[in-house]
Amino acid sequence: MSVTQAIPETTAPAAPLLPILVVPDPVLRKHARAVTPADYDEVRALIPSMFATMYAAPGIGLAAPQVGRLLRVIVVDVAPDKVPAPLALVNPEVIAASEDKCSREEGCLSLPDQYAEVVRPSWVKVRYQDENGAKQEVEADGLLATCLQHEIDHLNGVQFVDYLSPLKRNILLRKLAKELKDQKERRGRK
Ligand code: K1U
Ligand code: ZN
Repeated sequence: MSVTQAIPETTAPAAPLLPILVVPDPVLRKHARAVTPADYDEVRALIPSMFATMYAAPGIGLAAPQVGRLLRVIVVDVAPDKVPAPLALVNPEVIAASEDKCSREEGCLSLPDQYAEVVRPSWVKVRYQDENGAKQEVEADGLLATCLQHEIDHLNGVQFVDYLSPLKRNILLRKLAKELKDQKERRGRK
């Protein structure tokens, strides 16, 4: 007789962390494809690893292309320090947005330590599928609205720097390139 034993939460293997791609990796500029029913097994395995990678970074959102998977999957949790509110969205699309805009400082795990103010609709309604393929909708304002738009942009190869003036974008990208070069040199010396 075989007995299936539940693994206690404390000893359950953690989902593997995934390396996060950094600008100018060309994968970050590609369009991710829609998830089909045939992809769901892969997607259900990917989502826990995306959450683990996002929390470890730490971040409040992550899109599958940032971990090299060109599938339309994002995860968000804009209150990771308080009560966790993890949300995984498959094939998300903005189906309504307010005319009212707000400016908020954004960061990106693919542009480490770079921040800039970005203007976006202050409210959005997003249609998506959950990890079981069921259709869902979420309405968001505040940081969640910003984060959802930022992550959906990643699925279309768009980065927050694309909303900046060419001057601000170049300053930020040059600063990033210098910081990454310095970091590589420091690692080489060790
Ligand atoms: O997509 C990403 O690269 C994640 C990004 C999401 C995001 C941040 C801010 C505005 C819009 C979207 C990040 O999570 S950057 C890190 C960050 O903002 C953060 C990290 C820890 C605690 C709080 C915020
Ligand atoms: Zn980002």
